[in-house]
Amino acid sequence: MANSFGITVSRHIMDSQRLHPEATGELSGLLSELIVAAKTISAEVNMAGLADILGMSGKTNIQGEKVKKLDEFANNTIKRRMASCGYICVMTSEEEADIIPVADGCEGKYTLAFDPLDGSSNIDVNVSIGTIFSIHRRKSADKPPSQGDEADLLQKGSAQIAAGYIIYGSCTMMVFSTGEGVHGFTLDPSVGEFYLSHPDMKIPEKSKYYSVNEGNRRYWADGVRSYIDYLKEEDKATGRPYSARYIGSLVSDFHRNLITGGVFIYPCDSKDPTKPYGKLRLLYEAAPLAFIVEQAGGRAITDDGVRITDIIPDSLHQRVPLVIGSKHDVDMFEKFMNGKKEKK
Ligand code: AHM
Ligand code: MG
Repeated sequence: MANSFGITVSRHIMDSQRLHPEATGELSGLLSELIVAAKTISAEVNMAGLADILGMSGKTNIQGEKVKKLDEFANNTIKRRMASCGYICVMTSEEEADIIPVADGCEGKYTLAFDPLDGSSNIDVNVSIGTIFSIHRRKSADKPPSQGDEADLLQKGSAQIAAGYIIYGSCTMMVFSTGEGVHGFTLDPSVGEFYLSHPDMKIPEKSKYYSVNEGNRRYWADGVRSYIDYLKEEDKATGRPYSARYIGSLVSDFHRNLITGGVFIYPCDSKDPTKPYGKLRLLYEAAPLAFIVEQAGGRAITDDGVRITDIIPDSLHQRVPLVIGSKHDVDMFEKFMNGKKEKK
């Protein structure tokens, strides 16, 4: 880490683009604009307790959830900055029903999907929250600049050009991948720069932590219940029992598991018949984090074993069951769901 200290995120992005002579600098420009938005949100999150921005905005979002003021601030910050940055042709946000057009004359070749403030139910209690983003090249990148459409956004996760998140915690960190490993940057608030602090992040292959909302146990499939019971059994040889770690803020749970190892599960459940696929959204949460975890050596699947990054979205706000984290632990989950538990 000491060798990397002092490398700013902008320099890191430019250095990696230099390895690609065909690069036009547009992706670097896009990421730089997102970083400015992230710094703006970070400053507001840090001031939230003082700036009368906690609490509800009085609105309800597309998911039927009450919108917090900070959610709205984060959404507007990203939307406004990115609409005129000149690098994207269309956006979609977890907070908005429809696609978000860009400013006329600013159409670029990329698309952006984002969750402006994930885990926002935790805002008022000072728990870490985050922004998640996903970037694709538009489907018809060769046509003259024009507004993108929904089809440009409904692409599978494996086609992402870049994905990442910014976590607003005890410090602000940005973790992202452009398909060449995962790198983490920590914001030095005194100079307003992100510095490379976690180069080439790898998730431990096997962990001792699981993250799941056990309050939903009665609504799970038998295989999910058996797997969690298995993790709680005592067996020193396989490092069990595992410990439970659940913040209820996906970016935070994911970030911890990326560093320490762990498996996060939000499975299908029968709690609400209108939401049979759990709670998390494919475009804004599952696919970008799946891209990151795969780049870090882990796995991300649905609870019936489909690779998250292979799913072709059928709608902007599609929900998907998610099992994500250390490879061994996701493999083991899959065996339970297939009824093929190994007795060891
Ligand atoms: P949000 O995008 O509205 O904040 O909702 C997603 C959040 C995730 O951060 C977290 O993993 C999950 O909801 C927690 O859900 P639950 O409270 O059902 O455990
Ligand atoms: Mg979210």
